[in-house]
Amino acid sequence: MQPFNTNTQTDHDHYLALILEGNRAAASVHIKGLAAQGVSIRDIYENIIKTALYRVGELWESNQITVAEEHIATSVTEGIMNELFYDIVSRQRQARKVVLGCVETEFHQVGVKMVADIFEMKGWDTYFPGSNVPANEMIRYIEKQRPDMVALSVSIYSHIPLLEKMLRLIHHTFDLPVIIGGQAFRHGGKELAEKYPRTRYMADLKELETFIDQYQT
Ligand code: B12
Repeated sequence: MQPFNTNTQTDHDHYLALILEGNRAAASVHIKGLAAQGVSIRDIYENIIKTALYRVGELWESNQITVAEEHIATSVTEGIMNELFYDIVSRQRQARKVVLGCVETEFHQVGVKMVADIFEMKGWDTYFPGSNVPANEMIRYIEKQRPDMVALSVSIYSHIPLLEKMLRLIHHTFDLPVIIGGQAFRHGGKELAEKYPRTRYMADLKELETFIDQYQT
């Protein structure tokens, strides 16, 4: 794999312009072109897609784009991530499962889908029942899947108590490692992980990749 040697600034600006236009075909060609040049999926996710979507948030917050443009930028991105999926799944499976979720009332799911894709790249089977799954339903789902790990995402700071509710329920019911992440923690709350056994906060996909590579039961 070649190092990440593209012009990141230009690449995410270009991607941003295409997703705001809603030009899925061109945005898809752009991303696949980067992958074909040897840019890793992790770099595409972190440096192109995440950076562009964070910028979408700033433009939206300052009323420089409409809600519809923000929606289309996200849906084009999710479409492209779905297209990439087939090529990123590792053919070498690890016989390990992870159940991923957003806490209840949390609708931001792009970050946790990136997390799921990194697990798939590492040969884990991933199960993501979607955003905003009620905590009790998540517990039932974990019971059914019997995963090796649970990964939870939270984007809105005021949803951190809902994450805590979920952590309490999980640790009350199972003895499982849990990883937590999401941009809600940009405003604090990382120490939450220390209150629960086998629970760890991770900031980004690089940290996640290292963690999976070194993971032993
Ligand atoms: C798209 C979007 C939406 C979409 C989401 C659709 C979807 N399918 O996901 C919709 C329209 C639903 C939405 C709604 C809202 N949104 Co919004 N949204 C965004 C936007 C523009 C992009 C989100 C995104 O995909 N980011 C890119 C991903 C890749 O980044 P990420 O989630 O941080 O993930 C990375 C890491 O955090 C990490 N990670 C994430 N999860 C996990 C989990 C684990 C286990 C690990 C290890 C790592 C990890 O990995 C990723 C890669 O590094 C952001 C802007 C922004 N800054 O992100 C605002 C933003 C998140 N939204 C915001 C707000 C306020 C809202 C609303 C309250 C708006 C409203 N008034 O209705 C609602 C709340 C809805 C709800 N109840 O959840 C604010 C949050 C502010 C805050 N402090 O809490 C933001 C920051 C916009 C802003 N600048 O104000 N939103």
